[in-house]
Order: sequence, then C-alpha cells, then structure tokens
Amino acid sequence: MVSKTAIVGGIASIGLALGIASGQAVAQMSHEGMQRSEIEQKGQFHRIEQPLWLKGAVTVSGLGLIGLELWWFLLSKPKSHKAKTSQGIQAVEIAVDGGYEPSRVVVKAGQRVRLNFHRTDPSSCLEEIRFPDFHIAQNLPLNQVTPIEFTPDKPGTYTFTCGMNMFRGVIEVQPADSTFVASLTPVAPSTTVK
Ligand SMILES: [Cu+2]
Repeated sequence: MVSKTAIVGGIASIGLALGIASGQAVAQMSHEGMQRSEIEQKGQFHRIEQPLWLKGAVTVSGLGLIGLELWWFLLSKPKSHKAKTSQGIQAVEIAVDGGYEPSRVVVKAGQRVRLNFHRTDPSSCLEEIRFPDFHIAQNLPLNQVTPIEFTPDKPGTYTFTCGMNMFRGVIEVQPADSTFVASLTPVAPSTTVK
C-alpha cells in the first residue's frame, strides 16, 4: 500500500514537472505572440499590461491542472485486489455499498475462487449479483456476507454485475504460474535407465 501511494505520488510530481517545463515555453511563445497582435490592433483596445510572472504563473498552474486531470482519467486505474490463497481457495472480501469495492479482483486460473460479498447497501439495485460467464445469479441478503464460489479454468477477464447490469466488477484470471505447469510435465525417465 505504501509503495502504491509512492508510485502515484511520483507520477503526479512528474506530470507537474512536465507541466511546469512546457508551461514556461508556452508562456514565452504567447508573450511574443501578444506583442505582434498588439502592433496589429493598436488603438482599438485599451490594454491592461500584466506582469510576465503573472502570465507565467497562470499558464503553469493551468497546465499543471491539465496534467493532473490527464493523470486522473488516463493513468489512475480502479483499485484491484489480489486474492489470498488459503487451503486451496482464493478468497476475497467484496463490500457491496454503492457499487463493489474492490471492483477488480485478480485470481489464478484452475483454482477455486470464493468471493465473500458483504452487502450493506439497502438499495434493491444491488440485491442480486450475476456472473454470466459462470451461470451464477444470486441474491445478496442485506447486512450479510454471501460467499460465491467458482473455478475459473481459462485466463481472461470476467465481469460480474448487479441484477440490472448497472454496477459492474471484473475478475481478472491470470494463467497458473510456471511451477504449476512444471509439476504437470512428465518426470525424468530415470526408470528406463538400467
Ligand atoms: Cu442494479
């Protein structure tokens, strides 16, 4: 969690630094442009001369905000949660309150998954949960934890939704790790050697 916020902070500060660097260049350009248009339109408007540092500051803060917005919409991803395995079951608790939190769960293929849905939202919209890919439709009683189990055989992304398809979540199934694959390969033919 700490490393995650550090990464996020790092990206934000890089974005701001880029914004400041390009902001200075734009500020100089627009200043030159201003002088040219000033000659063309002289006498028509009463110009209020603003100090360059103010123009620069406005440009920089504007570009900084643009950078922050771009980062927010393009780079920030929905919170994902990696399932913890115990006794061969990958279990994740999902809070059902105005949506699903986490809304993205990462699991491994070929292993039982148990999602513990804890519904505290009384709205009937979140009453039912559906996993179309696994042919599951289940009611979630209010203020209770409802476990839903399935085994994803193939890697991929599978969505789950409320009964009306308004709220969504994603199960990201990653391929089983290489140690699992290695255990399935035939053992060295030591028995054939005499
Ligand atoms: Cu709904």
